[in-house]
Amino acid sequence: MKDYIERKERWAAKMRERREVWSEARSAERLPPGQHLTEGFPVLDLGIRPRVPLDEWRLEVSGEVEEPLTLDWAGLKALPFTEDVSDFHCVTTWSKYDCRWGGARFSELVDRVRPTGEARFVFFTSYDGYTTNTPLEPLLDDDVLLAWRFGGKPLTLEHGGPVRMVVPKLYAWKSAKFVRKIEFRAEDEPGFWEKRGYSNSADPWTNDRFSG
Ligand SMILES: Nc1nc2c(c(=O)[nH]1)N[C@H]1C(S)=C(S)[C@@H](COP(=O)(O)O)O[C@H]1N2
Ligand SMILES: [Mo]
Repeated sequence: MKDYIERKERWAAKMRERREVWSEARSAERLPPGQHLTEGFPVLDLGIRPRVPLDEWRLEVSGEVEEPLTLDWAGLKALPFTEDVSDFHCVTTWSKYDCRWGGARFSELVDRVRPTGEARFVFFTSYDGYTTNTPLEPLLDDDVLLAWRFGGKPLTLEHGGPVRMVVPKLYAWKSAKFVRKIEFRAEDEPGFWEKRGYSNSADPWTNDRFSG
């Protein structure tokens, strides 16, 4: 796994130097530049698949919010359920169309914790130790979900169960699997891959894969 992380990190460093050959214009295609379609559903993780029993599962929501909140499984399931079909784009160049995710809109959570005027970023921490960060604003889209179902079935452990984030309009490393903690913040902080050469903004349609 250390090899895998170092390989991806070296790839990011190498690709960063070639950046000038990429087009900077934002693509209007459904398939983002440099991506290819996959029929299966690849699994990407750090080699750790934390098994969290549902009666021990908690999601802590804290930071720059008026009403910090710790959800247990029943509390999560009490949020309004929604299904959304979206495409998923991994920086390693596979894209999967028509993913049917089920769960709660992230905006429902935002309504409950009420971010303060200072909150501009969100930092995610997962049960496997993974972290990632995004600005708050793109998380308010209707397709951004806390998902516990996929394709009409409970989300499997390998895809981030019991609950993961889904942020379809950013590269998939921004969608934290096994999510444990969500912090609203005034300042940005790079997460696991963002510290290892991957783009902070991660927009698939501008080929925005690497930092620097
Ligand atoms: N907790 C956690 N979330 C994670 C990852 C991870 O290693 N740990 N990998 C990310 C990456 S790089 C991708 S491409 C997607 C993969 O999701 P999938 O395994 O369901 O395809 O999850 C993202 N979220
Ligand atoms: Mo990825």
